[in-house]
Amino acid sequence: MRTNQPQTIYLSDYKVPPYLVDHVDLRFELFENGARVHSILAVRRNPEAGAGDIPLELDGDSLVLESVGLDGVTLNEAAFENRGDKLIIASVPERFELAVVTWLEPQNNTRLEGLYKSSGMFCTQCEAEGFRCITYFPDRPDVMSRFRTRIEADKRSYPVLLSNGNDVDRGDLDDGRHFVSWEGPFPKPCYLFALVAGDLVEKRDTFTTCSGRDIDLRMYVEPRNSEKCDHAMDSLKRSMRWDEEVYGREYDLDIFMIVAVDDFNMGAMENKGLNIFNSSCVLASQDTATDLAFQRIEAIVAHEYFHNWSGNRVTCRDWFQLSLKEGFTVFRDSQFSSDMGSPTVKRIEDVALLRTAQFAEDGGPMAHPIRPASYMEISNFYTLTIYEKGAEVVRMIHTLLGPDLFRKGSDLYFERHDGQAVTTDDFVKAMEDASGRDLSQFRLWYEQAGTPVLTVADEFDAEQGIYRLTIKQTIPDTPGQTDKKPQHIPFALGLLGGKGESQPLRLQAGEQDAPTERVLELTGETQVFEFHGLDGCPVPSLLRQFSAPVRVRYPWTREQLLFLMSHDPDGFNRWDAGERLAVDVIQSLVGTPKDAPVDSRLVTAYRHLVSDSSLDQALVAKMLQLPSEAYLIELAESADAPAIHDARERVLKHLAIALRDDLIACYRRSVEAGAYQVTPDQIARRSLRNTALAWLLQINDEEGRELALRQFREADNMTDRIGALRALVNSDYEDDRAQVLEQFYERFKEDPQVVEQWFSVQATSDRAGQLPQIQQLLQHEAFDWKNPNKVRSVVGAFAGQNLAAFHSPDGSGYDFLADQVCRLDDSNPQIAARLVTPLTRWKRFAPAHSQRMKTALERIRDKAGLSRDVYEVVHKSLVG
Ligand code: 7MF
Ligand code: ZN
Repeated sequence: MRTNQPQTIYLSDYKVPPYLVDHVDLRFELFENGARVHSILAVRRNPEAGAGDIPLELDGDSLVLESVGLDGVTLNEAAFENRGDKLIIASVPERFELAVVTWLEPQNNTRLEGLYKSSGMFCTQCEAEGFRCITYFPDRPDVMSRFRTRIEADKRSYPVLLSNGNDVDRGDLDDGRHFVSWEGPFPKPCYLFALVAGDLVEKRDTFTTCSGRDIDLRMYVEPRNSEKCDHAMDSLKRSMRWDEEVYGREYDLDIFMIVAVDDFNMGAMENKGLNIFNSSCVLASQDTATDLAFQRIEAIVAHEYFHNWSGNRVTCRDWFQLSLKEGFTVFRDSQFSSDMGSPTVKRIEDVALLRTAQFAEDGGPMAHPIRPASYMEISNFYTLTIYEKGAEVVRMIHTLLGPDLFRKGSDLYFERHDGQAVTTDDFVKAMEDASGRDLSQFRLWYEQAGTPVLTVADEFDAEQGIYRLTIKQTIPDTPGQTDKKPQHIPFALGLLGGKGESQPLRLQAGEQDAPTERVLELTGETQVFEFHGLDGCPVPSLLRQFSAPVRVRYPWTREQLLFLMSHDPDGFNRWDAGERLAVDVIQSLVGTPKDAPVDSRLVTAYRHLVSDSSLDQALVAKMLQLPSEAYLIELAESADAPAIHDARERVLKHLAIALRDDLIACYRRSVEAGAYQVTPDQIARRSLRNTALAWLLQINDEEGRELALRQFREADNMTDRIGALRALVNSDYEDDRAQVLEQFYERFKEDPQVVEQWFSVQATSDRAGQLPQIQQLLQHEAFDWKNPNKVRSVVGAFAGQNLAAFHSPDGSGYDFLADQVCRLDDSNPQIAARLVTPLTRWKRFAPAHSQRMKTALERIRDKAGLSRDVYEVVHKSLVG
């Protein structure tokens, strides 16, 4: 049984494991009505755990215990204590063999943790604490064992039987059953264990490593998906090559396997030698996947592959160190994506996610440092802070050390800790030792939560030609943390002269060959920097490339932002200036009358973007995206979501009317000749023409409507098809909307990944996604409460991205979400806990809203039998 007693786990209570398990021998008997797991553990006392009698305690969850044996002798019930979540044997020898048999019901496992069934196949998910749902075990990452796994199942229904490592034996059994045995040569924590059994097709390829070893690459998918594997396979090979070239990391086993599973709580999982993916994060074809999906798949395949070193060879000592593997691996996969496409665009995408969602988390009731000090339910800590802020922290080390010393540091880290379970501090220490730099103040990034605020002021002394920049840092209070110490912040800076020319940054008068960009290092609460030898007051280009995850406050004038938008040599900051300008314009219109004027300079700037085809089209495509509602809400003091939605829509319509002819021209110019390819240039063109369509349909433009309908009919790829669909769905052409939705569904209803996109186009639409329509989607034949992707594509999309409807003034959106969370809590608490997130931000909204959100949260809190997962989130957001 799962205990719902909320219990807090503290980092400060960490103790080394009293017993180690050197070897695990597993035998799975898989049946339709359940599975029997025979486990034989080679256990020994940990010499580091000190002397004295310590009972053996094994974790378990939802298990039926059939028998326990110690060194070949079956124990009677008096010899051990079975508390359900723990199996305790009071006294054991120094070294012994423990045999445990458990019985599970994978077919009834709706939590999708441990061993479960998904569309006819068996699969597992063990991170973080799912292995205890399979057998009794010390389920903690600092216990590392060599695994041998034998799987037995009916041969007709489950011809493919997979686990980690190499297949060492196989054969037929009685009654039409068969078995395969797998063995992994490297000790690993049990969270990396995996098993798959099903009727799957195999796609094979090979990769020759830098040392000349041939690796067997195998993908396993359901037969209907056999044509959707190429992109993932190519991405895998690119990732393997990149990790050799950039990090010197070679793959270490003879086989690497990828499996696609439809029902999966997360995106993917890096199980040793056997990565398991959510189907939506690995399967793609031109006809069914968007450009965004293609890019996401490449990044996720890379992420999971990179874990083989950053996570598997060197793993985490405990779950407080989660960012050790996740922050580093996200940093690695973002470097990879950057190298495979446009670095500026990749940076813009990462920063947009960080500033909207991670900053919101860091300023909310669940705020935590990237190395938390405590948690109740670890699955709630797979957060944007651990992943994205964690990656930013690694990125800052990279910026401070430079690429060569960073590489030296990562080499030392992998060499020093290969085969170990370590801490974030071990990572920082390796970086320090390899570079000779002192990162002691930098370590505060791991301990202090909250987004630092940098307040920048400047003055120009015309007489002396000195430009003076004063930077003050403050870190806001977060739950349980006040009075924070100043952090070590790399701050990249440039100064632009009157014509946009980069100025030399002379920190001393007369300095020769001064660079035009510098990374200033902020360490104190307030610091002043002086730049000498300037003939006029420059325009500062602050925090280039977003060199630190901080908020910058500087009194930009709209003139300065327009100037930076067109002149800053840093592409990221050109985009950032455009976003700041658009934010400023929209914010100034919130709550004003419908006919309040829109600053004509914004129109001029956007006209330039839409019509000048000599500009970098990938960057233009990004600059034309108005700031999202979620970002505008994050920036607001006391957010009135419907008013923000309204102001944003007014600006968009104003731009669309003013630029109508330019948009038509831009659309026609961006239409592709030639075959579909997922290249940065083509992605940019498709994005541009779909933005043009979306804007034209916002103003009911007849020609825009014709173009959208034609594109919908004739598209040879999903990006264009769904671009046209979305534009029409968000328009006032109600008959068209109904028709294209219907046609789309009829054509793709057999493809779950496409149906998920179809759901979310509707759920995020301010026209087609009002509450009664959302209720209807939940009744749709293709909706399935047991499938997390379907839940996310309707309920998650509505609450997270359809902000005007979700924040409807009568509170109906909040009540709806509370109902769905309560419903899901019984079947899949991990997904339920994630779904609550939008409600936890209640304090950030205008009083009429926040009261209703709070009431909805209280209703969830009072639900009988609430899971630990949802309890933690709801409780913290109500008291925080
Ligand atoms: C890229 O981190 C970035 C993040 C845990 C599950 C995958 O490899 C993972 C797993 C969660 C949230 C995000 C990601 C993952 C998980 C993820 C995937 C690809 N170890 Br939960
Ligand atoms: Zn990961």
